[in-house]
Amino acid sequence: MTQNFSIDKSMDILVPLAKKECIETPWDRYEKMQPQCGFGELGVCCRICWKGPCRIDPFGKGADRGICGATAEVIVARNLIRMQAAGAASHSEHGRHIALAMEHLSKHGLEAYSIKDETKLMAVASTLGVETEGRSTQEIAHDVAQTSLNDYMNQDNSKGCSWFTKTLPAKRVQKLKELGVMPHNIDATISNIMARSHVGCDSDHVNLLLGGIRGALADYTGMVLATELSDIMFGTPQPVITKANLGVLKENAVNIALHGHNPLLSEVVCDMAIKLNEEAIAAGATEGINVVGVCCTGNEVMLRRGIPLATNYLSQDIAIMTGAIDSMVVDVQCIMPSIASVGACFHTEIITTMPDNKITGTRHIEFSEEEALEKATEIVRLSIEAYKRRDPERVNIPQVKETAIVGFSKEAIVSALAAVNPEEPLKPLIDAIVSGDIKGVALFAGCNNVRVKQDNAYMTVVKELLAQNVLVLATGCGAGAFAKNGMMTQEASKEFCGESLLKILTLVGEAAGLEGPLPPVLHMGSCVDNSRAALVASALAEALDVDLSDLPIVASAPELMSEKAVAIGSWAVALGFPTHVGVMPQITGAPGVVKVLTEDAKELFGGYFIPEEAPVEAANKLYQAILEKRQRLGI
Ligand code: MSK
Repeated sequence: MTQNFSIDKSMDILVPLAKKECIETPWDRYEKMQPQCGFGELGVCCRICWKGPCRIDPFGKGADRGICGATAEVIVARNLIRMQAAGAASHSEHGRHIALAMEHLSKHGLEAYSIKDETKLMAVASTLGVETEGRSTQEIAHDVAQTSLNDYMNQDNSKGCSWFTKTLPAKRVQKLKELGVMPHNIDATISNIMARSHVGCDSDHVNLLLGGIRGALADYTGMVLATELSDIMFGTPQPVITKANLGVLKENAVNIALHGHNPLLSEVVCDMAIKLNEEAIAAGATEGINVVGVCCTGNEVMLRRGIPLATNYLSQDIAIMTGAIDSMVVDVQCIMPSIASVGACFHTEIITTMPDNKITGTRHIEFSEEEALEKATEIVRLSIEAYKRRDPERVNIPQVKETAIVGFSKEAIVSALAAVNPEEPLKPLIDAIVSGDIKGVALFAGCNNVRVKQDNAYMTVVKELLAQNVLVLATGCGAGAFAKNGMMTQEASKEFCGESLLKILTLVGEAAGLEGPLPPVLHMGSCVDNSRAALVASALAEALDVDLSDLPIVASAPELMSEKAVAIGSWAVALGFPTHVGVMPQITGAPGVVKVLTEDAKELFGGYFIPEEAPVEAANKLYQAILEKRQRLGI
């Protein structure tokens, strides 16, 4: 039966077990939710004021306006841009947290943290125009943090955010400025979306959508600073070989699952798990402490430390059904509240850590940078105590795991290419794109969604594109899907890549010392790390002196669900990339909005949305978009 829900083999074992033990899965809850509201699916339900809720009759027989007179176009556009604002707020809160921590570290020191990558600090300082000559690491880090925080404070809207204007090609920045969608201040841009979508404000769907695009570009700004500052504090990912899927749990170890997004928490828990390993062994866990990752925190620690990934978004609560997770430690975003009820059926400690992200029925240990070591120690010791309560009779670890070569930051990709051409590292990639050995680049991002068989759309679309010699980058739970399902091995390159793509992956892999090809899917990190792909694209555009929209680059989110994914997809479009969404967006009740996003956007930005639920057809449309870009470039 699981076959209908997921292609993850671990689910074949755990979903029937959940049924037997009467524990609800996301798919059970989805079933109970049927039929879902048709007005909501079309986006034509308005709950913005208390005269409502209002809803527009999609068949044209009932109300064609809300009580205030808002049309379907206005209602749908307002709903959509509020999603973009929430996505931008989530990423930029994450970025602000890291920037504040770096500022604090540089001014007063923080016992648990340091500047781990000084080379990256210098590179970022140079990008942002921060003076480095004759200055200490602390002074430079302080100014980098301050410049980042200023992107949340600048009130001069003729001046774009620093991270926006200084990391994207000048041509694209100019174009977006002319279109009036350049963010000058992350917070103000998000606030503006909330204000203009209040009842009785902006009632022009095109104007609303442009406001949403500006919000999405603020999302990019928050993401890029979050990623780059995290690299400075925790290290820039380099290729590492690890494992993925629930078989990474160990029967004879204290298993700590780190879940959420922000490395400020997870990095310190990893450090303390190493320090307290002997305590776990003394408690009877002969294999000590085994830290594993879930969702994007999983991606963060996987890339920087080689920590194995247990699972991605949709199977987070089912992972607890293994009976072998002693604690699930969470911070922010994409944490299903259901982990509390599933955890309560086992010995598992569910530990929330952030003051603004609590879950009823779980233990809360409030984390702060100042007390990071003490709090992480408490978390690890609680996990050891939980292990002592574990019932061995209820342990069911699916023996499913795949090797995954991960850690392809922009720096790692450039350094692998430099092994082929040290003088001009990007040249091998540019030459391959120009010659057609690599037809184009596809960035896979996004989540899982019960509306789509788990991981299946990712796997189907990617295999089609690899066979057409498209280079694939991945982030977030999409990258998790590829890691769990064996798409990050050298064998997979041989099995799925077209001949010329395999030739290039082998050339670069061997030059970089891998004895064979790079994996077919290059794992760039968590969802916030989609900015890494934008930086690679920007470097290519600048090397070729073209705009981002000229490049044969596409994006795909085959199983998206979150507001963050909506924001990411929107900035991908604004940067000029045709962007596939595999779940029908809640906008189809407004044909005018659909037209702006799928057709008019192409004229404005060069990028546009491709909604397509059928994976093979989606791959075909993405490939055609790549060919069209190639043709325009004359290659
Ligand atoms: S965690 S936003 S489910 S990628 Fe980044 Fe995964 Fe999507 Fe959350």
